[in-house]
Amino acid sequence: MLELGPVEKELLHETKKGAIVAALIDPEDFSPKQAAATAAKAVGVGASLVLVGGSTLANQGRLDAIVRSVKSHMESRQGHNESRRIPVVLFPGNITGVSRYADAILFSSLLNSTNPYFIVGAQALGAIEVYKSKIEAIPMGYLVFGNHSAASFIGQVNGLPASKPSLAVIYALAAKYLGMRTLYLEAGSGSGEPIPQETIRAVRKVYDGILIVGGGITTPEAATTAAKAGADILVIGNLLQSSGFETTLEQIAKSPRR
Ligand code: 1GP
Repeated sequence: MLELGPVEKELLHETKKGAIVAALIDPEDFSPKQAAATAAKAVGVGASLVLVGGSTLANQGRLDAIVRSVKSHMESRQGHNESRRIPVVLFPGNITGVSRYADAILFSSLLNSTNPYFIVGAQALGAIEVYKSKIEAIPMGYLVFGNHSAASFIGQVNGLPASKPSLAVIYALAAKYLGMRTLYLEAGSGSGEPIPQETIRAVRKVYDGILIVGGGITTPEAATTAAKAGADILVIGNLLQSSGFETTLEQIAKSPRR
């Protein structure tokens, strides 16, 4: 049995109080320096963890550099003016998404892929690196909605229809019975339509693990809707690339707690 590690325990503790925000850094979009500066700004306005990953990452060295840069910024921040420890967690899209410098990895299976490689093949190939480097693994089911995102295209997904919550529910139950302690409902980065509240609510009814929701959340209203429907972690990616994002992110991080 995979025991709960410190990062997962911390996330469980934090999300008991209500939804938290994760700042997602896609290594393809930032230099290590920019990544650290952006993560620091996000944390400064209320993000509770930093995720690092993306669908098309080819260079593991780049990932290492980004994770190290973000981590050292977080550690110096903790040393100076912050008591909160901000975990830097991998959100891998493939075997290139593993870095031994991270605090934990969302060890995920893309449950609605049509290709077994993304359900268990990449996981088997990446597992030995996770084992050797002793990164905390957090078991996660990953569900991708629609067929227009990079995650959907690269992951060869049979996209879940956003308007059919009952289909998301049966996958959520499968994730639960397979022992996955976290579940990620993905609308796709930059999606014009975040996961609908009826879908989040329906999944929340049957799934009691950590529920992560992301894709297209760019406003406090969208964040509030997802949080009220039952999301535990709201993932914010694209927004971090717009100048002056801090004001909006701060409001998002304050979205009403359930
Ligand atoms: C993508 O769900 C995340 O994997 C975040 O999406 O970039 O649209 O915020 P955005």
